[in-house]
Amino acid sequence: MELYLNATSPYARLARIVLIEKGLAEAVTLKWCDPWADDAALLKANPAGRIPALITEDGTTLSESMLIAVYLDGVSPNKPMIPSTCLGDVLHLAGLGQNLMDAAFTTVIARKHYGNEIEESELGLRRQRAIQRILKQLDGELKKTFASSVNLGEIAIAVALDYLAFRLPEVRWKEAYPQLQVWHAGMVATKSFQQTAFC
Ligand SMILES: N[C@@H](CCC(=O)N[C@@H](CS)C(=O)NCC(=O)O)C(=O)O
Repeated sequence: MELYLNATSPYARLARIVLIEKGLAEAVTLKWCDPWADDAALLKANPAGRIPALITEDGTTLSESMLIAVYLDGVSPNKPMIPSTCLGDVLHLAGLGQNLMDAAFTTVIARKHYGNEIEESELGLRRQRAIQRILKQLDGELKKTFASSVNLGEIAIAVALDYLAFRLPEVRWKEAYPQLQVWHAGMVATKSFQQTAFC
């Protein structure tokens, strides 16, 4: 398999963490690329020009981090990422994580292209409110201590929180939500998170 990625995409990181957790890291060649530079090989794999993109063993190309995660979960029986016993709970968390990722990533890209003042626009303010509401909800929900069997929902949330700390430190979510910070610290201490740290 081949995975198109870069070192700062939260979506690509999610796919890579799932690969590692599933024990599939050796089965994949990492194709580092710049999605913003219209990389020709990436465009062939994903006409949308976005990472992550996965080329499977049989040459099928997959886009969208969550779909890639679902595929990888099906490829190997190791460590089920979306256990059927708690399907709703895991997908609920995965959705919150992806929404947080989307709000944070869109903020970063909007600022890059239009300047920080874009955050005062209606859409910018909506994104900020969404980030705050999601953080509050996560703080209320993620009270349990970190379990040994990580799932897709937890991965999505921990990646999104880490991205927020990496790209939008002024949100200062760790100070506002110390309990969430403890949960996040447990997640990012694991091998798959350490090996894929944003840089
Ligand atoms: N919903 C997609 C989002 C992917 C995405 O936006 N990736 C960014 C990098 S973080 C990208 O490749 N952007 C390039 C572009 O939009 O042209 C997913 O979950 O995979």
